[in-house]
Amino acid sequence: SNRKPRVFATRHFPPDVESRLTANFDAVLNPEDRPFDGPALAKATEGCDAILCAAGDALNAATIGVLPSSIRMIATFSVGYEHVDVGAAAARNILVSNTPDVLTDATADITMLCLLGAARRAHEGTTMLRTHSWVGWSPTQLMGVHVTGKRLGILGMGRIGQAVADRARAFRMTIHYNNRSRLPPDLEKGAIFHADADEMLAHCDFLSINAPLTPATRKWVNAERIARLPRGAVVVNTARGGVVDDEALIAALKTGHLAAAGLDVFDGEPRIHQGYYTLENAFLLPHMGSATVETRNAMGFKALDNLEAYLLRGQTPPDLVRVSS
Ligand code: 8YV
Repeated sequence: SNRKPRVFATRHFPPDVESRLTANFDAVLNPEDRPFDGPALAKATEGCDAILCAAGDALNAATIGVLPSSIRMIATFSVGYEHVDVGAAAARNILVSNTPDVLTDATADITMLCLLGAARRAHEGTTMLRTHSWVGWSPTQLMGVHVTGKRLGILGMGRIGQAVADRARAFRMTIHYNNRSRLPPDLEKGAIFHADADEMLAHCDFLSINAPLTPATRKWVNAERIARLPRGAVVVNTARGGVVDDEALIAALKTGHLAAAGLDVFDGEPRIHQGYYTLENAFLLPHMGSATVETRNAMGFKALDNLEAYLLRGQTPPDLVRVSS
């Protein structure tokens, strides 16, 4: 038949992305612009061929198990795909795609914002100014942690970790990293590889989390590991909140073992741990890493490239997510 494949979008996307979605597909746009639970999503996607989703939509095994049999593909508007049970999808012959590469630079940029904002006490500075509490400059006012020349440990040296390292080199930082495998010299660019991530921690004035959330990384930054960081270290997270044990991080920010934290992501967001709200030394952003006009358009177009490849041309989606071994 000539019927266009029907794609259910769980969110609203940038206008140019929605235009292409509606031009090429029979698009069903979720007017709620917020995630569905499993049964509601199953009902909403009746007769659909694919779901265009985003982080926060729980495409877990239970949800995938109740999706209509017409669903052939799940395209997530994100690089992270911990919210999609790829194994459960494969068991139902549902392909999964994500949006790597196009958000690498925006996320690395915001990692530096979090690093600098935390180290240089940006939250306290803006608060002082905007609450009219600035009574004048003083030699000891809002002294922060020096950044240039310090040691940065990167947990997860993939595309984003490497882009963070590139930026940190401009600050003459010494780069340490942990990754499943060591990078070849042309990508390592002199960064110091630590096969043992625990062992790396003692070498980090700054720790940046750039690893995906997996069973192995869940609450990886815990009390024990925070204790291994030098006193006065700064923790930065622009990956997934679940990699950090919030209780442990908040405790270390309170005792001063950690000087500061710069966080763009949180476990259970948007309902984040209440303890963060009252910490002066936490520089907090509401998951904005990829939020530039250019990047969000590119993410949407990439998700559409994948949907179009499979649903319109019967090709393998270029960013097919494979079941991890
Ligand atoms: C998005 C992200 O803001 O790509 C990811 O994994 O976390 C961010 O780019 C969000 O997840 C959109 O789904």
